[in-house]
Amino acid sequence: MKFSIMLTTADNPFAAIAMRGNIEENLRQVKQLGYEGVEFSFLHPKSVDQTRLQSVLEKYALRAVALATGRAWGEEGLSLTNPDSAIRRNTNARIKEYVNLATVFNSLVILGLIRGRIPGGSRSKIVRKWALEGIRRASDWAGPLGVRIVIEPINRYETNFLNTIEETLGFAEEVARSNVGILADTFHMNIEEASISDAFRKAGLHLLHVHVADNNRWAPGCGHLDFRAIFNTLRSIGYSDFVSVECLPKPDPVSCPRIALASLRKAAAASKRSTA
Ligand code: LER
Ligand code: MN
Repeated sequence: MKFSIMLTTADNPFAAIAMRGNIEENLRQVKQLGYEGVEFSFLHPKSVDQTRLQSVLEKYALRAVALATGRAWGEEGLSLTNPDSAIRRNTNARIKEYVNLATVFNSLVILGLIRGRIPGGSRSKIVRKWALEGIRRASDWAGPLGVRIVIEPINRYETNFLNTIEETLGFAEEVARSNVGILADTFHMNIEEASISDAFRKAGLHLLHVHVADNNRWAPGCGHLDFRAIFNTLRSIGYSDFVSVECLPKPDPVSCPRIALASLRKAAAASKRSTA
């Protein structure tokens, strides 16, 4: 198992990102702490200085595992299910920008809240169709560029569209593109899944990425999720890729990334022993 952590700029209003502020300084700290990779949450992928970022990543031998797209939804209201077709077009254009940046770092592109919400009643079918079309368009752009897209199930308090792994697998099957898979986030799973382990097993080979936070969205190890059991399950389905910390800066912003990595390493080592 390899561990990474989400980084963002100081102006991101989304609270569940522990490391924010100067990206280069945070990359230095991430390396010093012992992580092997990072994820980025940018609002405007086009304004990122790719060459400079690439050289800092190389300097610290860190992988940029994934790019999050949620800021485009949270701060600009872009969504694949907006009733306004111009907004849907702008959303697709922005997703293309994320995909283009992902080619530089060989990152996954995360489609989380940017998919939007589904209204109740007679419009729900057409809105779901818009989401399907939008994700197909994004994956058809990404495919030839060698970029994979991951759809993230998100808990009911943030969206009513794709809350569980099973629903998201069904939707990904409808999307029917070989470069589309699932991102599972333990915080959302703890709210939505009857069994976190069974849900991971259901995802199986479609699982391309994992976010971790404890049940309270604090650093792993600061709540009651059983990460050793989670790693046992991940091993049993052959998942050996990145597990990425996306949590509130709790118990405090400075110790959070350190506690997260220490807890994850401990749980991973214990799971290795129990499956040996
Ligand atoms: C994003 O990865 C996520 O987990 C969501 O909670 C965003 O709101
Ligand atoms: Mn997440």
